[in-house]
Amino acid sequence: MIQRIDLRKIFDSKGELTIEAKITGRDGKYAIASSPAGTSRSMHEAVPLPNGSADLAIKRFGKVRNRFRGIDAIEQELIDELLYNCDNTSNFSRLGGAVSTAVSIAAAKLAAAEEELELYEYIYENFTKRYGIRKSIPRPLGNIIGGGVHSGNRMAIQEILVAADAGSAFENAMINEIVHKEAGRVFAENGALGIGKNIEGGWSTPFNELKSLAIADLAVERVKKRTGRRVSIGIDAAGSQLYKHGAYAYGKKSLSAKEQIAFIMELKRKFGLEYIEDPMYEEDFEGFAKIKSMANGALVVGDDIYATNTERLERGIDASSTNAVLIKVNQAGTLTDTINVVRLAHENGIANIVSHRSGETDDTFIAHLAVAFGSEYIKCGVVGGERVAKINELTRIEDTEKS
Ligand code: 2PG
Ligand code: MG
Repeated sequence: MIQRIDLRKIFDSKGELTIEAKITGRDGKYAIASSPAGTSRSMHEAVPLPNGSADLAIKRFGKVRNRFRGIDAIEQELIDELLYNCDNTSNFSRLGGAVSTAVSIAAAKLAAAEEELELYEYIYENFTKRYGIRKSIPRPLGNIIGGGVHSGNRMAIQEILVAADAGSAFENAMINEIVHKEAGRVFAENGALGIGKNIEGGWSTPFNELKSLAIADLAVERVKKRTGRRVSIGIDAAGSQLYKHGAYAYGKKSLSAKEQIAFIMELKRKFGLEYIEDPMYEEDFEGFAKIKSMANGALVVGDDIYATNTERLERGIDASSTNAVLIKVNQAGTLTDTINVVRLAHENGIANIVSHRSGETDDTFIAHLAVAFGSEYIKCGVVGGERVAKINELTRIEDTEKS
């Protein structure tokens, strides 16, 4: 039974304000959760904070918080529906998606604690198993090189990612770390000395897409040789961020949709990309479908195009736009909506990938969701305390599941 909900302002990894929720039950037990925040956001995702203000979000929630008193924390759907009713808009623009996300996840954590279950077990047993989803330990996927709006450098696409396939999550994470370090060395060998990292811990490259991918590729090849393990390489083009005035902008150069498709396919061919996220801008369902039809087994992943929204994913399924969907709770705004997207994906043979945001907190709930959702990957970066926290939590879960 929810006794009270208290919200606080906390900092995310970018130093911006976000929301933390504490839900206390009748017996004094409590759970805390916080919302991450995106930088390259979809037009279709929940508005994080009303007028961008954490104070206003807390003030507004203060007026409705008593409506949650007395509800059993296990009533996730009821709580999430009430969040919608209290907000009374289609995109959480009154309360803020950061508030709804923090409250929704905190409720699940409290219910899990009441049931003496780990969060992933609680979500799996109560919400995802019944749809035929199988819990599993996902492979960590992380960006080693950054560009786009995460970095403000010469690479227009947002992320170059790697994912090792070495057996356990721990070994996979370890190899991702080694590749990240090796990429740093290859940058130095190419005259890029002392380069920094971007907001997600990827190297902020001074080079364009082709040269940066060549560096990632060389780092991957060396690590593969050294460890004998398989490592996949991928990109998040963040197509919506590239898209300006009807074309895709690469510095001064700009590409038509057709040329963008050809460019992405050229990158795929040259570097054997196995993961292609948001190659096109978020309204081009057909462009995504063209890439998927040529992807030859690679995952074509929808992030901004779907914004963790069932109606958008349905459109993507009808248009055969992708074979994978990125899952971010704060795009949807509630855990229930997020689970509905995962269920729809599962029923249509679409892989799901639970993802961090560029602005992260110390909350590790995505590690639990990824396991309970049977995610193909957990996209959570490679280095940086707020990213590694998720990886460490995942390996903790892995150890629990083994024992
Ligand atoms: C993305 C995410 C995470 P942001 O585009 O996939 O890498 O970035 O949180 O800025 O939307
Ligand atoms: Mg993305």
